[in-house]
Amino acid sequence: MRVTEVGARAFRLPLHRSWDGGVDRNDVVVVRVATDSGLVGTGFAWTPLIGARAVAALVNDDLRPALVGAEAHPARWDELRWHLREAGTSGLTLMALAGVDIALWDLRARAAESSLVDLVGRRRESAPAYGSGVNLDYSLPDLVEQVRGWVEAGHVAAKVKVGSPDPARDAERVGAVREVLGPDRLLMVDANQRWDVPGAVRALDALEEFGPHFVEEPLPAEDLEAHARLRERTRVPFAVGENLRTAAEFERAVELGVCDVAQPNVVRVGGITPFLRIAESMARRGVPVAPHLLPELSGQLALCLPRVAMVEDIDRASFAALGALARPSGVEFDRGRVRADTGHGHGLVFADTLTPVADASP
Ligand code: SMN
Ligand code: MG
Repeated sequence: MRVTEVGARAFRLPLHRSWDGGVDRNDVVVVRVATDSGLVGTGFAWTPLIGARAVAALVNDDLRPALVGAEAHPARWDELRWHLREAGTSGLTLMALAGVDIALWDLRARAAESSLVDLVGRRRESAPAYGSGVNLDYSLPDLVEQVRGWVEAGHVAAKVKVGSPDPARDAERVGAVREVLGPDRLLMVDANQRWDVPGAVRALDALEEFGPHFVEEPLPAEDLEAHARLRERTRVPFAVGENLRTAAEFERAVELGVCDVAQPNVVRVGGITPFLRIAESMARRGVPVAPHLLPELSGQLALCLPRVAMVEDIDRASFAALGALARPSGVEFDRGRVRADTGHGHGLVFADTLTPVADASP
């Protein structure tokens, strides 16, 4: 099966309610890879705000010539990464590689008349999920309401944001959430890199009484040495990885003792191929993996991982909730578990009515 055509287009998905930090949209780059077999694979990259058209250009201008005429197989990932090296080996280039890699996996699965989950290797019928929202700006009553909704939906674990300018506000909110959850459900907190080491120590001291299962991204993501210093000063476990990109970065985090749960984002690490390598590496080191965001694909990958933690069931951030899909993906979150019945491939069919990201050049 050889590649005959590759094309990428960036689309804008407005959010119904902005996220923390003024994020008012998600952009998705839909990648299509056509083959001489007649099969077409669909991949995608995703970004809350930055870079969608640049990613589409990397696919169209730079990956397309390396793909057309070649065997349609994700095993070429390292070669394609090498092909893009002069534009860097992280960030946007990995997002472009993800778009192509996901399309190539989709193609392999379709060619085998298999679901992606079965092609990758299903290890379980369902995986644990947790309720999550983007909610530092929610009022306390709104936050409590949101968490109540997760409990009613059957979730036994929930994650809320912390890192408010006033740490007393965080303690009040996390305390209120613990009350809604009761003593037995898991409560996680996510600081989205907002603290420095002294700030994190102060905040975590105040939050410890609520029994956080982990704190996510307590510090600037790249500063793993700072995480190691914080490690000395708190017992709360760390979840990191939504802003790490390479297996080497994840492995370094584990070596430093600062990665109790690894959270690779399948788009940010460059696609399913490197995601699975990271997952294998983490499993060898005894670290569970919680795939970050992108619930429709993360839910499928969680069914295949050697060591899975939980999948994020994030309010209003799935492709379905953002109106991006032409039909249901077959990935279902229910009673605190995720299952997938996608048909052939990954089951994500993007609507053909999406709004392209406009060219903003003068
Ligand atoms: C998060 C990151 C980016 C977009 C939405 C939410 C958050 C999470 O850090 O882990 O849920
Ligand atoms: Mg996070």
